[in-house]
Amino acid sequence: MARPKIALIGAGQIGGTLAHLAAVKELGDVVLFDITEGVPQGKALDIAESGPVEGIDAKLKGTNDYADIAGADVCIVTAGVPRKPGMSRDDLLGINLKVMKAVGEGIRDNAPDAFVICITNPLDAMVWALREFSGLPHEKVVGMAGVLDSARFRHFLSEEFGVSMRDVTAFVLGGHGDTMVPLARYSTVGGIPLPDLVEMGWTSQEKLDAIVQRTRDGGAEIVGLLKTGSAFYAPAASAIEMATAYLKDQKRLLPAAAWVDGALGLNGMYVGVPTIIGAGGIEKVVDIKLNRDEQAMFDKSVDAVRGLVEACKGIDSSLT
Ligand code: A3D
Repeated sequence: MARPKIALIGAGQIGGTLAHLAAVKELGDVVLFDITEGVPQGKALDIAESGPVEGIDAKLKGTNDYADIAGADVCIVTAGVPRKPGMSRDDLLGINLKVMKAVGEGIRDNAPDAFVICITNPLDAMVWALREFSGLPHEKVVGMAGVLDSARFRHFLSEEFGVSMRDVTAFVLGGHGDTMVPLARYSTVGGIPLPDLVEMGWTSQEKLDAIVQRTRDGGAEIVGLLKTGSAFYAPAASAIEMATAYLKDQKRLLPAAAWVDGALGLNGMYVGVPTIIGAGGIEKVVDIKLNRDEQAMFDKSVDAVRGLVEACKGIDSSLT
């Protein structure tokens, strides 16, 4: 059986890390695409040259030609610009919307059967635009943010409780922005929900609130430290987890920016929700019940995403 083909659209910080991870994990052959000449070719060759040392059986190719992504099983999109200190994700909207148009058309014309994972910010609006420009089925176009935001939450919680990150589960819902909704009630340490851990005296509500806020600010914390760009190791690892769930039909229950039509009281929009990812792409949106406070936070987040989608429509008249 032929190896799966993984096309990475954007060969910057995240794109290069994705290529390395996909190769080391032998997920398939990798095509790295970028508009900048030389960069995708150089990164692909560099990773390929690590193959003998790592023992990798995968082909890597760098390209500036969309024809090379033909027949890709998975496309992961990071094309565009990242934030600099002081910028919000929303500041990237105008420039990255134009990039989504070019990328969406490139995927539509060359890899229409792919499972497409968008990472470009502002995430929820860009995945919506990418789906519109590509015309692919909604269940095959998804945004990566929830896995990353939840991973950040899990990391901070594991430090607070002094336990392995593997024993911490966490759920972050809503848009990937300042209004994201870390759900304490659905987050656990060894299966014990966070509110119960507060009651048991293992942590305080104040500490938990601070961790929730640090999770919301997780992207900005890294931007502030790096100064020249945004996070790339954890975002790449998170998208690889989603790609693996699709390629191996794992039926993973992962938070993702998915098309929600019916669940959680929403009628047709992209936003971060719990999903099941398998060979069919987004096979299910899990319709979890929120309490009044959680619903209020989720509604605020949904409104913020709607605002960005409307802004996209104002910029590009072909979007309706
Ligand atoms: P960066 O290292 O700048 O890479 C972006 C690449 O896109 C560059 O190599 C560009 O040459 C390339 N590019 C620009 N325009 C096009 C085009 N039209 N076609 C193909 N390639 C193009 O950025 P990065 O890899 O650090 O980040 C990429 C994106 O991911 C940014 O928008 C970030 O804001 C976003 N991001 C999202 C998350 C989420 O959790 C959703 C996390 C971190 C970064």
